Amino acid sequence: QAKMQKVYLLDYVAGNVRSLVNAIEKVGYTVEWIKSPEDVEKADLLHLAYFYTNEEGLTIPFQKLILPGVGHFGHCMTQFSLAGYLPAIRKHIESGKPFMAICVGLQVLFEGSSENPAVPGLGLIKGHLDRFDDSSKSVPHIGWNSANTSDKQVYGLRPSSKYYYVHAYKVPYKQGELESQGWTIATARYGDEEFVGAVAKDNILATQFHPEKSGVAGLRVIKAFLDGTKKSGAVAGLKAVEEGLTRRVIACLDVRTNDQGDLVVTKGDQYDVREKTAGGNVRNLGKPVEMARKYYEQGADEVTFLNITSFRDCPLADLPMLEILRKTSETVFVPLTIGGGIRDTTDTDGTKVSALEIATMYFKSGADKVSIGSDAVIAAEEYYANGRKLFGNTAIEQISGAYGNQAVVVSVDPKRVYTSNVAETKHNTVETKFPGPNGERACWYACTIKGGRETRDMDVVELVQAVEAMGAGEILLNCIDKDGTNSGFDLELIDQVKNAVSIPVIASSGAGNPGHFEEVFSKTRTDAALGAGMFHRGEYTVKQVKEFLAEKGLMVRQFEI
Ligand code: 1PR
Repeated sequence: QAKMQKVYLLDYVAGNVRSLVNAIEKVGYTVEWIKSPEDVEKADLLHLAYFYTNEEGLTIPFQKLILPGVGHFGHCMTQFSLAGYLPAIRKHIESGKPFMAICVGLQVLFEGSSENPAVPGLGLIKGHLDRFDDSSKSVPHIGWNSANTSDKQVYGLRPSSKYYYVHAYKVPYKQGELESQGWTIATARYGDEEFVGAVAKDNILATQFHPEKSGVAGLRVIKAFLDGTKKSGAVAGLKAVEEGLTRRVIACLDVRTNDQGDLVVTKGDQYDVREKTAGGNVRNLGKPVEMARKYYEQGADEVTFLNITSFRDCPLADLPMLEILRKTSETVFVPLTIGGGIRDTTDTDGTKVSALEIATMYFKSGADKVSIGSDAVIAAEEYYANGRKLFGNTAIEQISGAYGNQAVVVSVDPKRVYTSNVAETKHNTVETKFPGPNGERACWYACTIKGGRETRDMDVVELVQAVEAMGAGEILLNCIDKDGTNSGFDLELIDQVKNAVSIPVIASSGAGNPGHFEEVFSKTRTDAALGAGMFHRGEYTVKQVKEFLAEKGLMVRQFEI
């Protein structure tokens, strides 16, 4: 069997293709980059094309075509037609050659989307996309959900597995409608909306989820497509899981250079990462790449790296973080977020480097999302100073414009400010069950920058609403008072933020045991919860947290082998 086929992949800059390459290699195919300028130029417009080398050494396009699709519907379609690629794609599909489309790639196969009503889709499948209803749930839909084919065998898809989705627009599922056109459908449910998770017919497979980010379950789908084993998947004895979005558990690694000059995973108490003993060295809890892999294998749904001293050095000189991402993305097939130092800056040689360029370097190295901290606070201050007008020039707007909202996380580092008289402050306050040092019964959460070193006159509600308006896709909600305390999440803070935005929120800071995860999921509407210290110190594994949540009746994804 000619299974070790070489797949040529054009080197283009449009999101995280590295993960797809890594996934393809992981399932036994080799990938090589084509770097000739004309090809790169074409590929940039096409977004992605696979090229095969035949026996005579000729590069032949479109033997097996994978269309990952990045950004949004209109952008994707416009680029295709501008480049004159639509006929080529159609021809490829009509000739019966294997074709796979991922995420926006699936969406453009339909007739149109309310995301860009003026731009028609390829129309290969009848139907239109609309936006998820955000009145009672977070949009975008981010996380692990089903792709349930019931008893049908489709390219390795299993009703017992969960897959990673990230999108705001979906194809609503109406039973029988697509089936009557010959399509086999895998369904998923978000809140009360049932939508299409994957479709397959003849030579076509399209997934709304990202198989390259869906752990072992997703690798199985990519392998089945490349191997051409259409009828694979369902396994006797494996029970279908309940439909719906699972509770997301995230492992976070704070990374910095220690006093010996090595990049280490560290962990602070209320952001102080130095040992309390004489000498006060930076706490060294292990090696970033190894630890990320360990958490992936324990079932972490995502891994986040925060480069916590980035604001001191120049990001471009910060190549070790890029290397950490490259290495991690070879073995970790769940979403990777990287934070720290993402802002417009000047390199050591005086060249100006934009936040977008820095983010691009991270995406090319295997990151799926970037997380912006300090710079988001400064941008939000300007947003209010300008009467809530947007000029398109902030890092958040630029990066979300190029890579989509889902690629931009804003990391918030708030600190409690107590007050006994809420009328005295202009800020958004909460009534607290945990009074301040002078018995104050209310507090507001002040935003900080530079890892908590500087407190600003902006509250967390103002910040999250501003960054949502700029196009952030998710909030990583830390809490300096709670960080490293093992005393549980700050539920009052999480409630306040959840009520202020409709984008997903990740609760962070304070997790000390599995019960804290259960508490935050059952008492707040948080979309995900993140832990650091308790995992690093080996007190609990991610697996234990998930098993505990499952015992308590909360839906989680278990790691598959
Ligand atoms: O401002 O864009 O350069 O980003 C810097 C990033 O680094 C921000 O995301 C900021 O949160 C982070 N950061 C800066 N200094 C520190 C520090 O600890 N000294 N770490 C820091 C933030 C907090 C969480 C932690 C949770 C859970 N770390 O990520 O993992 O609090 O901890 P726990 O479960 O042990 O309680 P920019």
